[in-house]
Amino acid sequence: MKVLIAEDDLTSRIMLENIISRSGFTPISVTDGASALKAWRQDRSISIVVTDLNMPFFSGIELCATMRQESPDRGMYSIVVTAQDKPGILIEALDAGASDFVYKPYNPAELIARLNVARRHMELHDKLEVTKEQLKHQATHDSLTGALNRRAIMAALDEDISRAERNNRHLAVAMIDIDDFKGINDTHGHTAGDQVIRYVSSTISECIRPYDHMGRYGGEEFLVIAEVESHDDASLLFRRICRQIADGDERRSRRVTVSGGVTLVPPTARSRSADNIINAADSLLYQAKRSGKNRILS
Ligand code: GH3
Ligand code: MG
Ligand code: MG
Ligand code: MG
Ligand code: MG
Repeated sequence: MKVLIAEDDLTSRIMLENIISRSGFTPISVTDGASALKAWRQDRSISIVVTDLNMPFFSGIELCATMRQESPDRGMYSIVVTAQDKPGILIEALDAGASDFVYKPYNPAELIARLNVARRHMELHDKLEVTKEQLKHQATHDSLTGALNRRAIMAALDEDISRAERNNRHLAVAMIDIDDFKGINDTHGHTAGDQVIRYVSSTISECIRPYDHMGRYGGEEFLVIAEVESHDDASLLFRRICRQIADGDERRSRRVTVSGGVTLVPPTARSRSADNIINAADSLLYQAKRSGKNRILS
């Protein structure tokens, strides 16, 4: 764990460096508040700051306040160390955003104990960040396939519609449904069915570009959103996906096919609603099923 030291006085700085590295941290030293802020902005892995109060240009209190204001969500722990005994200075520092305050001269053991509090604080913070990320992922992704879930793909659709309008791009939106899937489940069991859903999901995502989106819209239905140049471009892309699923995996004993309906959303189709687009794709999907399956209609 890195500790940023901001201290203009050489002797104090060397003493802090010693204590901090003996406590198992990696010290990074600067000699004024402005340099401390720069280091803090540049290195996201710095989370603990030990700062002097009176320094040229920019005080320790200003430093703590600026760090809090700039990145209120970034995990940080700041300890102000000072010989200044102006009444109320401790309250001023803590109110401005400092996490802790130590008067000089200090007992090194006390500073080490306070640094250990900072470490515990940051370790807990990091753990909570990981949990938060995991929860966010779980809330937006489908656990079987890892694709976006229905809510997330619908949110992506709204965003993609607005962006395509702004950038004057065509959007292709496809509803893709596995053919005779009920039969796969009934004949080979749910586990085999799940594998087929995973296979279709991963094949679709291999066929689209990183900035396109796809998600599991329902049980064996996928919604795909791709930026395209034209209607031909869109039907080419989705025919390729359809063919890739049918031919793709030679190790598969059973052939899996899909049908799909593709709506092209031209940039002129201002404020077409997501529901409207999905309904159009859905009715083309229905026609694809009616006309023999294993095909894409657009
Ligand atoms: P069509 O060719 O017309 O699409 O017919 P189908 O049999 O694929 O369509 P249908 O909608 O009748 O069947 C979908 C089935 O998908 C019904 C449901 O039990 C099954 N299913 C939904 N979610 C899952 C899942 O997560 N795993 C498995 N194994 N089956 C699922
Ligand atoms: Mg000073
Ligand atoms: Mg000082
Ligand atoms: Mg189906
Ligand atoms: Mg279906």
